[in-house]
Amino acid sequence: MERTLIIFKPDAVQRGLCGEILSRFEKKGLQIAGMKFMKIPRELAETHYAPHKGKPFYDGLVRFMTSSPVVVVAFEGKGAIEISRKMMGATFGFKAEAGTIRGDYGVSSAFNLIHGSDSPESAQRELGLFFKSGELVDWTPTMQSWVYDMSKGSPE
Ligand code: D4T
Repeated sequence: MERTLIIFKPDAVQRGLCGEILSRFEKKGLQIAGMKFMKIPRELAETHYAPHKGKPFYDGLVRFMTSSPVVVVAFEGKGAIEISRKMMGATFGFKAEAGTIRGDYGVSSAFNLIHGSDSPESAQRELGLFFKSGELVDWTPTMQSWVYDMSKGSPE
């Protein structure tokens, strides 16, 4: 099982889309391993987006991410990182395919509703930034054996 760091960005929270977006992940079969509602401190936003430092959109991105509360979720599942990226859609809402979160709910480039880790390395780094050790919960949903074929002992 793999974990990924998802952020419902300030626009998603302000537009009342958290429930809808969370529901998509739950219905897909990804399970919540951790979740918090917070206003991201500037330093944390700068560290989180450090790989983009120096790019023309970096300052605006940090300002946006710290402007209003977000919901931070750790989702768990087999292939959770790639699945989440597909569900999010392309970076800009006006380019994202219909059926994806950005494609269905947004049109903006900067206000693109959701962040998701883009690799196992980013996921590990970002989960460590937003969750202290012990804050993520190991648990087995009762429906797991219907989300995955567990007959061989591992999820398929
Ligand atoms: P994140 O990192 O937020 O999950 O988005 P993506 O992985 O899809 O896209 P990204 O890292 O390339 O960009 C991070 C963040 O910056 C905003 N952005 C990006 C922007 O405002 N203008 C731009 O030209 C780009 C490339 C949107 C997402």
